Amino acid sequence: MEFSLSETQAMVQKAAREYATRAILPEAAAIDREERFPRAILKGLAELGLMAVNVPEELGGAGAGPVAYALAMQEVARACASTAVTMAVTNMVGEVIAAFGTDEQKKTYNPRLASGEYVAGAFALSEPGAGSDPGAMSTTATRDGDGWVLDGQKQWITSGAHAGVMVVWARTGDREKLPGTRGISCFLVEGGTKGLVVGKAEDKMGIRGSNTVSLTFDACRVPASALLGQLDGGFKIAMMALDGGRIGISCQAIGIARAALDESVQYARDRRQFDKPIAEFQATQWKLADMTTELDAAHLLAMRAAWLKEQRRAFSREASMAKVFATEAANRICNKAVQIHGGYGYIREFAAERHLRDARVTMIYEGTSEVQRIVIARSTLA
Ligand code: COS
Repeated sequence: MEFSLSETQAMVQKAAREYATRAILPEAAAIDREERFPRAILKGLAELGLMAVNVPEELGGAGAGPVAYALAMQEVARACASTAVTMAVTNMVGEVIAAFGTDEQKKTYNPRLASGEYVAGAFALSEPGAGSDPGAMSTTATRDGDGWVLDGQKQWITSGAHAGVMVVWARTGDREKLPGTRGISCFLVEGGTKGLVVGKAEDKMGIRGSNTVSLTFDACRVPASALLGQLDGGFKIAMMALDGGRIGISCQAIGIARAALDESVQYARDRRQFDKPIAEFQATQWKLADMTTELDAAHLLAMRAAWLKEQRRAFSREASMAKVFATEAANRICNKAVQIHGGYGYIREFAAERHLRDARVTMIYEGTSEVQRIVIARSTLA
C-alpha cells in the first residue's frame, strides 16, 4: 500500500495551494458577499492547468490524473468553495469531451476549456421535473435536416450564463419504444447559440460566487456534429461523468471542512474564557478530535476513489461512498466550527458561517446523499 504522492501529484498540489492562498483566499469573503463570478481567478487557474487537470496534454490539459485533480480541488475549495465548484464542473466537462468526443470535438473544445479561453464549461442534465431521476427528462432533440433541434428546460446549471460550451442531455428516441433512461442522447451546445435562453441567476444560500441558472432551449438548432457519443446512449455518459464528478464534490467538501477546522484550531487557541484558552477545555478538544478524524476518513475515501479511477478500475461505488461521507462529515465539521466560534461563528466577520452555508449544497448536487445511498446499497445487495 502506497500513501505517498508522485512528483507530479505533489507539484500540482503545491501549485494549487500556493495560488489558492495567494490569489483566491484574500478574495473569498468578497466573492461570497458580492456574489461575484471570479473571472480573473478562474483564468489564473486555467493558466496553471487546473481547469483540465485530468485531460491529456495533447488536448491542452495538464495530464496529471484523477489523484492530482482531487488534491487540487481540495486546495482550491479550502480557499473558496464558489471558485471550486466552477473549477469542478469545467474539469468534468473537459473530461467528458476527452473521453467521448470525436477528434473534431476534442480539438475544438478541450483546448478552449483548458486554456481559459472559455471561462467555464457547463453540465446540463437536471430539469425542473427531473433531478434525482434524470431518466424522467423531457427535453427533446428532434432530427431536422442535417442537424438537431433542442426544446425544453434545464435547471440548476452551474456556470450556465458564462459557459463557452455545455454538455446537454435530451431525448432522441421514441418515448414509447425507448422510455426512461434509454433514448437519451448527449449534445455539445456552445454558449450564445440561437434559441438558448439563459434564465435569472438563483439567489443561493451558499457558493454565492458561482453562477446557477435555468436554461431554456427554444427551437435551438445544433449541427449533426454536436452529438456526443452514441445516439440514444447519453444516459451512461451522464452516469460515468457523475461518478468522476462525485470525487470532485467530495474533495470540494473536504477543502471547505479543512478550512473550518484550521480556523477553529486558531480560534480555540486565541479565545480565552474562564482565564484560559478554550482549546484547554475538553469540550473543545473533543470537537476538534472528531473534526480531525472525520476529515481524515473523508480524505482517505476520496483518495481511494480517485486512485481507483487512475488505475482505470471500477470506482462508482467508492465515489458514492466518498461523496456521501465527505459531504455529510463536512456539514458536521462546519457546524462544530460555528459552535467553537460561539457568537463570532454566526457573523460575517469570521468565515465559519460561510463554510457552513457553502458545505450545505455538497449533500445535494451531483447526486443527493439519498442517491449516493441508492448506488451504494445496489452494490451491497448485488
Ligand atoms: N456507469 C455506467 N453506466 C451506468 C452507471 C454508471 N455509474 N449507472 C447506471 N448506468 C447504466 C446502467 O447500467 C443502465 O444501463 P442499461 O440500460 O444498459 O441496463 C442504465 O445506465 C440505467 O441505469 P439505472 O437503471 O441504474 O438507472 P436509474 O434510473 O435507476 O438511476 C441513479 C440510477 C439513481 C443512480 C441515477 O439516476 C442517478 O445517479 N441520479 C442522480 C442524478 C444526479 O446526480 N444529478 C445531479 C446532476 S448534476 S447537479
